[in-house]
Amino acid sequence: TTGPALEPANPLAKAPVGRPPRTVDGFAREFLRELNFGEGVALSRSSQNDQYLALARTIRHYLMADWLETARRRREHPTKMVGYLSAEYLLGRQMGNALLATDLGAIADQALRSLGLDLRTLRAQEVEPGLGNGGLGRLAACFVDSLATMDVPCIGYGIRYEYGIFRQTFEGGRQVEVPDSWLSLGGPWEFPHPDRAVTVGFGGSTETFVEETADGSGHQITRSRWVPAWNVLGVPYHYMVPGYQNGVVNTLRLWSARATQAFDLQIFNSGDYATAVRAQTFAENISKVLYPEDSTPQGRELRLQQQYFFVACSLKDFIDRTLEKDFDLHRLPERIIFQLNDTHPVIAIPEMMRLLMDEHGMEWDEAWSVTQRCFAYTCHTLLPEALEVWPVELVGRLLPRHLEIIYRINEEFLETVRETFPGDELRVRRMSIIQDHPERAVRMANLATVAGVKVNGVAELHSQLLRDKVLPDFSELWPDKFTNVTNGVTPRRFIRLANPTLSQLITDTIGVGWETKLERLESLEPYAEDEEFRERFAAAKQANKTRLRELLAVRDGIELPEHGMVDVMVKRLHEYKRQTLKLLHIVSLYEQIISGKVAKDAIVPRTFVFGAKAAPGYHMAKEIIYLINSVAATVNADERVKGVLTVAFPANYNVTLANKLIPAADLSEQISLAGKEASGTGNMKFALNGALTIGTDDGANVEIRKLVGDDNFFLFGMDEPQVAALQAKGYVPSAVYESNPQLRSAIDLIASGHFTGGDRGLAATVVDDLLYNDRFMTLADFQSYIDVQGEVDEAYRDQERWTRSAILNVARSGFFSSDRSMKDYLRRIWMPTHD
Ligand code: 6GP
Repeated sequence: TTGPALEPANPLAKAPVGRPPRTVDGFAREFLRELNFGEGVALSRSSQNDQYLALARTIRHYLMADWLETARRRREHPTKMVGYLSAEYLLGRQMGNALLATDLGAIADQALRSLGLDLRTLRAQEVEPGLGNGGLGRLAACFVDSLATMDVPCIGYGIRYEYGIFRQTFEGGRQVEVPDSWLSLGGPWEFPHPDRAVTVGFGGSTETFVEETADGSGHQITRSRWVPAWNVLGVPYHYMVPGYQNGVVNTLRLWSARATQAFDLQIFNSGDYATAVRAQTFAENISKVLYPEDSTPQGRELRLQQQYFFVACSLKDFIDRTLEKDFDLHRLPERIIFQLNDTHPVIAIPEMMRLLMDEHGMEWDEAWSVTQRCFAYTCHTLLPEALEVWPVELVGRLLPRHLEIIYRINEEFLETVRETFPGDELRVRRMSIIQDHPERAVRMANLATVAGVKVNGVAELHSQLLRDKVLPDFSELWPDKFTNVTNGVTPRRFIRLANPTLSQLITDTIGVGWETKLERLESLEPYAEDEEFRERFAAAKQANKTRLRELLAVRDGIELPEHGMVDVMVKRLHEYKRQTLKLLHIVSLYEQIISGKVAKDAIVPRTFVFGAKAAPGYHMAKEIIYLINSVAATVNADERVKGVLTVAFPANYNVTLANKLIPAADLSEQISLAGKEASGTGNMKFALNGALTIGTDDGANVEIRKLVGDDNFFLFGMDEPQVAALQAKGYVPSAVYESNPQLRSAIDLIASGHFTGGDRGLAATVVDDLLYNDRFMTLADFQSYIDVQGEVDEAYRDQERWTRSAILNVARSGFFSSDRSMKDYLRRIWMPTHD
């Protein structure tokens, strides 16, 4: 697809690309060559960053032959591919994963050592590509890892944000965001291809014209076409997605926006520099920065530009460059399924219609039949405010042709609804792709549901609620369209890389190869009764705790105690996730000790660890962060609880920190209000690393509990039907407060200003919301949470029992490999067998 095949005279050019030797000397030589010829420095004069860049490129060389070979194989034997469309990929550091995929860790380590360098130090140089907010973006990264490991043809399409998720710092306990300039010291993992840029239009208007039909009958039809007002270039950057030690390397193709013309030389010469580069700045803004909002989109114009930009580039790339020339587009569904990662890429649906009709001459019905078979939609939320709607005014101004197409899709769809449910205009209004109130807007989830082959939720409970509560009319109309695929996580990154000590123990016990057959972990089950195994398992956990203590001391200047339970809550800061419930638990323990109600030694010593970023515009979330930091400072400084209660809130929780934190955890906090967390994936990572969960009956917690068993899971709180019932009956949080003395004492202590330097006002936002609003029913679940935390203490006192449970959590969680998720997508959505 990139010009005619070369027929070079030199036979060398036909040979497959060479693989560098897999020896210590060979690696060292390759590294020095990169340092000298690639970075242009001598070893003696090189900086750590030079060395990191050279090392990255060296490792890349070992993947290159496999990458080219995988691409060649896919070209020569084209089959149906997965086009994963995602506005986010929260990749995490690349180097460790590349070393694992190539199995070069030991060789690289020795080679660097022979040069007086240290692999761990160089690995720590890497700034992780944080091109995502949280669960949704990390899931996309796990999925492309699994697809490569399973040798499934997949292109991941997304945006190469110049700035990823902000770096979080704390000033006086408050979150301050710093731009994440992850590329500033070089991007050794990416391959830019400016020569393969594609052009994307925006704005302008549509015009109609008359044309004779293609059948030669002489009939005339009126067609429409788009005349954009301005264009932007999309430059693809390729990233390797290596499978796990299987010789497969897939591609992640991220788009970067450029101006079609650099700048206006005339204006520049006249001295007006700012005006001369305006078009350039305007275009490049599109891929400048990731919107830092998780589950609460703000609906900004630039965000819609980003969405359209990357899907338009991706569809064009697939049709014009990936498919062989002259491929009959009527057969497109045989060759691609585009998976829509939430509603962010849904504008791809009218874009596909536009391409097929306006650029490839199809009639509406043909184009619609093709389009409907090329997309499937995953929903990742249950919060109504997270379902994207775009004002018609904005869509019409930015993408006038797409708005026309959306209207026509809607018209035909509503006709079907009226035929199926005659006289039910209320239903028609509910199902319409266009909403009228509070403003005329396009409901992207409805559009995706109408056009998609399948719609899936991300855990059993979520998929059920999606059918029953979020899209009930659609599931009534098309029951077979709805399905579930429970999320998963890649065991390569989240066990092998994150937890080498546990990994070694697993391999020693059940042999090699479990990383790609995670159900095999079940053969660990009998070892829960083996004392020697339990000892080694507990020692691995202890080693991970020590590793965490050392890291946090250096990274954040935080001193953690050597002993006690490590109780971790790491995830985005969101009210529905209820970090405040965790906080109330801590404050309550603290209050009971300092007031003498409970003896200090009656409590199991605990270290509470938080990690959470708040969307910069999410005021309540930022107040909660401030309160957590305030409580941490007060509790840690209070001699009366020293050695018993410690609160750590390291700033800037990201994938890199997760890899150190999760393996050290004893207790995993998954405490969202039932019916609000679509799935969770952190919950899976903790269980797989031998933490026990305290959690509500929400998201994938339900499935974790079913698999690990009630004895090995701490369930608390209302379930979803109970939440709905309380909602219906009328929930009064202040009544809960009045009737529960322990809760009252905790809230009163916060409200008194005890943690905020005596200032009551500083705690008031959070306290008042809990008392008079409490949308996520924190107070209603408080007592149950406290009671079950008592059971956690009890269980932890019996270390043998605890370790047994932790082992069973690992042994019974193999289901949560993202490889299994991929098999489910393949069978249920992407390539269903015709039986
Ligand atoms: C998240 C969900 O909140 C989380 O429960 C789930 O595990 C994850 O997606 C992966 O499926 N959703 C988002 O991050 C989001 O922005 C619109 O949803």
